[in-house]
Amino acid sequence: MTRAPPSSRPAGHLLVEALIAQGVDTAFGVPGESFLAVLDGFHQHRDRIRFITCRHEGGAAFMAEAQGKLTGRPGICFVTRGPGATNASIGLHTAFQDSTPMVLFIGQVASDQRDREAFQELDYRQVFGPGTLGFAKWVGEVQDADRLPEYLSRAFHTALQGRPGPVVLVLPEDMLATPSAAPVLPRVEPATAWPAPGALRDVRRLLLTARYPFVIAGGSGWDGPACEALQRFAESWQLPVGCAFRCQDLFDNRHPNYAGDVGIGINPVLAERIRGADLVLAVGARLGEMTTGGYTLLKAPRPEQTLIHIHAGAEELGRVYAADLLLHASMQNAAKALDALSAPVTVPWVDWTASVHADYEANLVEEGAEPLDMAEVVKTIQRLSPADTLYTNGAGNYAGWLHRFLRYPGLQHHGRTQLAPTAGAMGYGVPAAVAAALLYPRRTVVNLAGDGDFLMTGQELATAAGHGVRRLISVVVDNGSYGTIRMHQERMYPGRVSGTGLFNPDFAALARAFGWRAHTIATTAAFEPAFDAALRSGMPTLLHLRLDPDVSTSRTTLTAIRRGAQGGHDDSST
Ligand SMILES: Cc1ncc(C[n+]2csc(CCOP(=O)(O)OP(=O)(O)O)c2C)c(N)n1
Repeated sequence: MTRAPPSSRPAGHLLVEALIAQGVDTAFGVPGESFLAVLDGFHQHRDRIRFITCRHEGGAAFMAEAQGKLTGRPGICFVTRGPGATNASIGLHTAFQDSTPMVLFIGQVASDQRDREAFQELDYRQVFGPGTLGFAKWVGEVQDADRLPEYLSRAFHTALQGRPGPVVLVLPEDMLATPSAAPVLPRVEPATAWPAPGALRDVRRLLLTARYPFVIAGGSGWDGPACEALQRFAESWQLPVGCAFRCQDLFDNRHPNYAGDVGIGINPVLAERIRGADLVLAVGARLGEMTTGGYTLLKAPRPEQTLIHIHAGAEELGRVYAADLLLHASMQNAAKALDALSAPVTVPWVDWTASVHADYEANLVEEGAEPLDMAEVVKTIQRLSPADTLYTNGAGNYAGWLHRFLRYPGLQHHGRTQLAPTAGAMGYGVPAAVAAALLYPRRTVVNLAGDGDFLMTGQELATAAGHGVRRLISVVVDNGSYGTIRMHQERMYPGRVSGTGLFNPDFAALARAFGWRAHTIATTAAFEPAFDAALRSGMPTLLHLRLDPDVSTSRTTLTAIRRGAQGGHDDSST
């Protein structure tokens, strides 16, 4: 059957049609005069795709990043030139570090104005290009309207293949207005790498030499079946599994083989266990600074443990660590292959796996703080929320209570339930929560934010209210400071507080001004009824928690840290 060629339409419309062909139904952005033809395309096809107008490009880019994390397909963000693009850069950097597929479209000055430093002109290949690795896997500029489908297809392939990540497509204003009759290209299905059979035999051989093996699951590119396969592999080999920094939903935290999160503020007992392991099998984790405790749990570049590293990006293998065995494979393929690896009848590390899990369970118990116990707050949130609730956070010590006390189910149960930046970007949690609530309106979304963190992107409360978001609760932990930095300050310069105090608004009044419900809470007892009412309200709700500024982490106080730094005794650690 021959398809009728499409009639000519502006390239801006062609771009929207091409996105629809990729299965995109939601895009995030802030408008600019540089891409009016695309906005007109969204209007033209408004019954099939929506453009979510945000209040800051940083918020829009975070939303697209969250969309990429949630769906496994590239998140879509549109911004205008210079100021829009630079505002969006935080989302790009986050997508890069988090290995999240995403396409950032940037309106560009008209071709006949290029290189004059025209209004808001930037050269995005220089700004975000591979020369400054850490922003984009590829930056393309579309000069010819008829080649737009080719560029978009390459953008999707590049974002999804190998180590997933962000791509930038630059769209000159005049190109977008040019008519084109080019057909759109089919939906991109990424090509994936498989582990070689010989390498799998080597995995088996190395595992059989171990006494204290440990598995770290991390990175992106996972799905339900892959997580299920990983769990079966862990069960048949009776291996303990820890989740890399902010990848805690990759392995069911309630499973008897679960060891805990291998990230910032790691359980010190778990850190010792990993140091003492004789084999580490890292599946999908990049083994970055946060997951390796600053390259100490696994000594760089040559770990003391036998190291097997499996990653989807060839360039990640051997980047830091000289491993004993490298496998280049996507997570789906790696998990399937591991699942098929026949286990011996008995393994010598059964007690080790049980005690690693017992350490994790013991770490869920804490002393209890007055008047507001954050551990109890997190436990209450999970107890009252539906099982498929999505949790989001940004950066700050407050997130440590989520990392330690929330028990994320594996992806095989409810898909992704954790949206959190491994890049450590403050301001991520609110827009990620808004994106999640827009994409999954039937699910409950809970955001935990610090007071510093929240106000970096709090304006996106308007985006949520404006788009009728209902099941979203933002819990703001107000300690009147950039607490994480204050903690480091007390360690390095005890008692010399500088640049870390915050003047805060009345967060509840602020939220109400955006059309949200809101409540201020100062005690543990007041939290449960307020959270329960928020869940039942069917309205977006902000819960403002007042936390004693001296409470630094789930393990220590500023007073203890200062005393330790001044030569006294502080036996706590974060
Ligand atoms: C965008 C961005 N700016 C600065 C930092 C450095 N930083 C990390 S944590 C932090 C303080 C976070 O404060 P808050 O949100 O109030 O949480 P708390 O640490 O007090 O729990 C800062 C400034 C960062 N990670 N991201």
